[in-house]
Amino acid sequence: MRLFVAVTPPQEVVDELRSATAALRDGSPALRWAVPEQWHLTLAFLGEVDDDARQDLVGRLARAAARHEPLTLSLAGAGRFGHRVLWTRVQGDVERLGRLAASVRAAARRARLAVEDRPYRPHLTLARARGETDLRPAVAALGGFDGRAWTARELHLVRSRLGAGPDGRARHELLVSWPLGRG
Ligand code: 2AM
Repeated sequence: MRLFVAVTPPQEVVDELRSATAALRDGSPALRWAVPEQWHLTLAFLGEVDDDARQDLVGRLARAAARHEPLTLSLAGAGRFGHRVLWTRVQGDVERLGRLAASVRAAARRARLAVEDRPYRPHLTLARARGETDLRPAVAALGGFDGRAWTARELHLVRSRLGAGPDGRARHELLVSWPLGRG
């Protein structure tokens, strides 16, 4: 199954971001917006993982989660990856978030999964362009967004079922969640 590891914002943060992006979402048909219920911060994308590797991975991720304390995070402004991906920035304990992402990726490698080794860029993907699109107006429109802080207390292993979500998108299912730190 297709898996990734993520941290998710709580409902009130999703609601706040939903309001902040509402006008833009209605006015940007060239963008394919992520479903707010599925908004997440990807720490590692794992692709297809078989049952044996998944069992190994689950034990390793549990240990990785326990080694990292909860994080204070917030979302603000926007940015883009080229002409393709529109995101909102992650602020707060981003250095520790980066260390958590590094632990997650190391756990995946030890479970013999191929993980890309591009540097981790903390972000929450809002939308993907349907083709080459100028994302600068959308980035500018969200420039003033300054979301409330929240405490990320859990790490999630998420299954992505391509085409099974609304409108032909992927559907995300939380498979396993672990508390960060030792509670
Ligand atoms: P991102 O939107 O936070 O960048 C599930 O597919 C998640 O995995 C996506 O939301 C995406 O996170 C991330 N991801 C990273 N690399 C990917 C890839 N090659 N294919 C699909 N998803 C990828």
